[in-house]
Amino acid sequence: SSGNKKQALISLSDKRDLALLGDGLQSLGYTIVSTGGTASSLESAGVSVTKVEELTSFPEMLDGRIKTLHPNVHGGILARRDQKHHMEALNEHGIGTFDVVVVNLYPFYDKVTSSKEIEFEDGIENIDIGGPAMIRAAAKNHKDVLVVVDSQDYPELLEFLKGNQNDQQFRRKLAWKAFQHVASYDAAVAEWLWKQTSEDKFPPSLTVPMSLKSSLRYGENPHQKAAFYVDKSLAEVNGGGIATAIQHHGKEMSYNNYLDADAAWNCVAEFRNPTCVVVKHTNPCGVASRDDILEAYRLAVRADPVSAFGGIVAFNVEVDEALAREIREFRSPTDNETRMFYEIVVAPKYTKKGLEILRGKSKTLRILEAKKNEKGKLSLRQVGGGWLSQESDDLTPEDIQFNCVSEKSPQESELRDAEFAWLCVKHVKSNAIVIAKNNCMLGMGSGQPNRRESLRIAMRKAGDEVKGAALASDAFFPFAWNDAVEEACESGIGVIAEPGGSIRDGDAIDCCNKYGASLLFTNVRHFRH
Ligand code: 93A
Repeated sequence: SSGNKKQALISLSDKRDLALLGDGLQSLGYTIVSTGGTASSLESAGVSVTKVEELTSFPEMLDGRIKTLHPNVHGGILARRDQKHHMEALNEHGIGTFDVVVVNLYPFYDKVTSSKEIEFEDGIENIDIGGPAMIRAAAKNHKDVLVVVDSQDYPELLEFLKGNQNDQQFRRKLAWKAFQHVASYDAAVAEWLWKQTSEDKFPPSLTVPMSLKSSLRYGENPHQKAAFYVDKSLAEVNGGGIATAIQHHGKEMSYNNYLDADAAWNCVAEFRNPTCVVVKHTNPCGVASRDDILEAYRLAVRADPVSAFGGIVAFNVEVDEALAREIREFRSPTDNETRMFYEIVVAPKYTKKGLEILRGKSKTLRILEAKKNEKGKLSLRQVGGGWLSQESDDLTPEDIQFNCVSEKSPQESELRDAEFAWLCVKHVKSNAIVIAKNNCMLGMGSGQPNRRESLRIAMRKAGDEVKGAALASDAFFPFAWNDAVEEACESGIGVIAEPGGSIRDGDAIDCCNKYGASLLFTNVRHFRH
């Protein structure tokens, strides 16, 4: 510091809680040095502040590109207090030390991800240079300089400054956070610049800025340690999806809970009409759309009540009092003594009363409020030593032509059933078969290495209701006669939707013609491995 006086350097784009910070530091006896906008804000909050220009005897230059890039600033941050010659050098040049550096950066994410396309030049000007330099310098010298990049850390900082200040753990934690902040910032800049290099934005450069959201109790199994990260670029622009969902109630979310909630939410959010989806082990086992959401809920559970027990229930409409009561009271269709039990309820909204009633269902029930996923996002999966990236599968039935290739054309209602089944099958693990009728899933088969087996499982669940229903298959049938297609036709299926493209497509068509079923080719496949 200059003399004995402690000094803090503050330069913030996001000025929330600035008054709290300034007041706190001032009353602890700190001299505050700030850049233009930050200094004005502090002054209007009644905090006295030294302008950085006074320290550097240099005006802000080049339209603000150079504000703090000066030895009088960086010397005061970087000097090693335990090195005599460092301190002598500061003395020689009349530079005071900084004990605290509080900086956050130009809002680059917000600017380049805001709905309206911004000018290239504007993007460039939002790349912060001086800010990261101060943050990195302070984080490097964290032994003697406290570096804060997150307004949530202000209270802890002020508390710390009242104590003996020797806790190196806290200082290291702040330094870690500082480098994370700068790294994800640079990642966002790199990602944006990559997108400016050509029309085709794929493959991305994959400097995805991740930030640790929470440690999880364990992974898929109790012997596996686990954690949850959020994609910062999404979180900072208030993005949708399970990572940004609000948990209103219940036990802490587990690794498997996140996977299942994600599957349920992704599925239900794609339906236009009021819909309920029940998921177990990442697969939808009940799906129903109805104008009356209570009815949709009952149908979705009844589709497979055994699987629904302990599952995840997702809605694409608000949960109000009546729906919450139904969720709370609904009895197992297989055992009228028992109320249904769920791990999670996820919905876009809850009424106050609805939330209150759901809270009363059980202490553990996790209640999530989620926002719709943006389309066109990247999907990443890990393989040994690397990552596979692809665009998310955003195609919905509206984007797809259902071409009739059989002699019999489907009735309008059969076509609707086929589209409904098609939207469901996209969310089921391959090999996936879904049987549906009247906006309700009747049976599904998932994850079998053999398509015929998935079909048998789906048909067994659908039982007698399979007659006249629609069947969707996520990929083509390699065989028809004496195989899956004939089995489905024999049990009375009304219409089959599949991608087509097999060398035995002709057999599938002949088979449907023989049994009087309709066959629709979509030309689109929905593998989900
Ligand atoms: O334009 S910069 O890259 N050059 C600098 O020297 C510099 N110093 C601070 N950006 C710089 N900053 C940034 O200004 C900080 O990171 C902070 O985000 C912002 C605060 O400006 P103001 O106090 O004028 O609102």
